[in-house]
Amino acid sequence: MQVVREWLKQARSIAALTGAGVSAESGVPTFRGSSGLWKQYRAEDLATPGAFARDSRLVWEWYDWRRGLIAQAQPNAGHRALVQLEERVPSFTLITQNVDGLHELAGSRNVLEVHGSIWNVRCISCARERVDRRTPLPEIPPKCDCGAVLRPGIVWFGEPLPQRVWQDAEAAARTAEVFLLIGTSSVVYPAAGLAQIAKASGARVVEINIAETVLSESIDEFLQGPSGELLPQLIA
Ligand code: BV8
Ligand code: ZN
Repeated sequence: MQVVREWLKQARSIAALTGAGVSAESGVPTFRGSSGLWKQYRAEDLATPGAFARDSRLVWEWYDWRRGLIAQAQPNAGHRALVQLEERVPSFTLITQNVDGLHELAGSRNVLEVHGSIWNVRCISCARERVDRRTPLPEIPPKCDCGAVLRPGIVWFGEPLPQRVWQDAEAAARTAEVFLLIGTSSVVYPAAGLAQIAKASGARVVEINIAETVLSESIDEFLQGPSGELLPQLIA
C-alpha cells in the first residue's frame, strides 16, 4: 500500500481502467458472479448482435432493468477518490468498461467509455443517435421516429470498440507511469489488453480487486479489498 502511495505521488501521468467492481458498492451488479445474473441469462448471451436480432424485446428488458438500477445509483467513495486523483496529477485518463456513467456523475473529467453508455440509444436503420434517460422505457423495444427499432448505444461482443476512444485509451496506457486496474475481472478484450500494453511500455501496474484475477500474477502490486475503501486510503 505504502509503495503504491509513493508511485501515485510521484507520477506525472496516470491511467486507470475500471470495471463493474468499482460500481458494486453503488449497488450496480457486476457481470461475472451470482449478482450479475438476470433471470437465467449471462451477459455474454444477451450483449450480442445475434441475441438482439433474435429477440430485441428480451435484450431490451434486460437493459431496462439495468437502467432502472443505475438511475437510482450514486457514485461511491471509490469514484470520488478517482476524481481527487485526477485533480492532482498533470495527466490522468480514466478508461472505463462501465456503461453506467457514474464516473462522470462523480465529477471525473477525462473519461473514456470504451464500451459506450447505457443512456445512449441508436437506430438500427437510420443510425440516428440520442440520449434517452427515461426509466422504465415507455415502450419495449423503443422505436425511432423513422419507425425502426432503437438499440442500446453499447459495444456488444463481436463488435469493434469506438475507434477514436480506443486510440486514446491505448495512447494513455502507453504513456502512463502508473496504470491502475480497478474492479475488473480482466477477461474481456481488447480492454484487458491495456494492462499489458502499459506494462510493456514501462508503467507500474497496480491492481485493486476484492479477489485475484487472471492478471494478478503478472502485475507489480495487487491490493486486495473493495475499491470504495482502498482508493480513498491510497490517495489520502
Ligand atoms: C471485439 C456490454 C473485434 C454489456 C461488454 C476468446 C479469447 C479472447 C477474446 C475473445 C475470445 N472470443 C471472443 C473474444 C472477444 C470478446 C471477448 O473478450 N470475449 C471474452 C468474454 C472471451 N471481445 C469482444 O467481442 C469485443 N470486441 O473484440 O471486436 C472486432 C474488430 C473489428 C470488427 C469486428 C469486431 C467487445 C467486448 C465488449 C463487450 N461489452 N459490455 C453491457 O454493459 O451491456 S462486456 C462486459 O464485460 C461488461 O460490460 C464489462 O464492460 C466487461 C468487463 O467486465 P468487468 O467490468 O470486468 O466485470 P466482471 O463482472 O467480469 O468483474 C467484476 C470484478 O470486480 C471482479 O473481478 C470482482 O472480483 C471485482 N469486484 C467486485 N466488487 C468489487 C470488486 N473489486 C473491487 N471492489 C469491489 N467492491
Ligand atoms: Zn431511425
